[in-house]
Amino acid sequence: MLILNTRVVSGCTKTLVRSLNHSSRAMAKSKFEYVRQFETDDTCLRNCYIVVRLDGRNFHKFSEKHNFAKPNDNRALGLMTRSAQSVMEELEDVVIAYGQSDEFSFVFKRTSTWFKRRASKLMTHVASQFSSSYVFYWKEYFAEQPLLYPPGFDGRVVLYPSNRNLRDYLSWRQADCHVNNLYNTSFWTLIQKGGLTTIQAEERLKGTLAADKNEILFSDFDINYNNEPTLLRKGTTLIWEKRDEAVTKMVKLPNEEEQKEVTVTRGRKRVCPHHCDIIGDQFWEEHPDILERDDC
Ligand SMILES: Nc1nc2c(ncn2[C@@H]2O[C@H](COP(=O)(O)OP(=O)(O)OP(=O)(O)O)[C@@H](O)[C@H]2O)c(=O)[nH]1
Ligand SMILES: [Mg+2]
Repeated sequence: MLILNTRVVSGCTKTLVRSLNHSSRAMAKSKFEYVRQFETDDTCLRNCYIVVRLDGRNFHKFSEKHNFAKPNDNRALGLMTRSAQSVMEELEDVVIAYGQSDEFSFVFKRTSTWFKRRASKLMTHVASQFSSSYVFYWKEYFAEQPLLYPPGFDGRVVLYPSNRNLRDYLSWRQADCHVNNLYNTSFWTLIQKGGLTTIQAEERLKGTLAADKNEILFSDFDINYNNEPTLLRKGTTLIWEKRDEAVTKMVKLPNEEEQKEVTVTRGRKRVCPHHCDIIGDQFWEEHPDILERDDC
């Protein structure tokens, strides 16, 4: 018998066979092996950016139960960003991520071959790494507020074949951030500062355009929406950046007996947050390495 080792991974038995010839390998297959043929091929099309978007499950209730500040809770936004950072650091090939509210989008580089570009593998790794990080880092952000039940995140995969399509996707998410945040800021200001009920605030905002909401905030509450924090108006964009870091190490100098502690500066790639406009060209011109050429 040439079967040397059997291990169980993710609930399915994987048999490791060393140096089996073809006929004995055929014999080693069980009659159940055919069920593999039911698995669908979910390889993502080559040359496309692979976007995985996660979204908090029923966060309307989750935010209420955990006393999130209204309309924006900086602890919650910080924890989302920390979890997204963990995804970028632990998984491969994510070149940019964008998040707002209870959602985060992760963009895999278009030439990525990670997990043979299998959509289910990529999506589940992103979702599980993000969810476990959200729970793992909870206490760092919500010191006094206990986590009352396990949060969940749904995920989807979308492919974008061109740089224009990818940029439009990210612009869409940032425009959504703007629309929601302007509405939520106006809505909660009317309630918290204006003393309106939720129904009255809803009525007041019915049919209003962006300019009307800006005017309500400015005229009635002396709030210039453009001065609200960029974190809330623009969301969070995470990218890899090279930063100089001071590292101390022990070195033995020529003509000296003992080792000496020396501080050297090293360029290291880190995931860095930005809260800026990503709809216009400026961000992309300042970070030309994020996108790959369209003619790959
Ligand atoms: N108070 C507060 N609520 C937030 C914050 N961020 C997200 N939320 C809540 O999370 C919801 C996110 O919207 P959705 O994703 O559309 O709604 P959901 O309840 O998560 O529903 P599904 O995603 O369909 O499961 C918002 O409507 C808010 O109720 C925050 O910083 N403060
Ligand atoms: Mg949600």
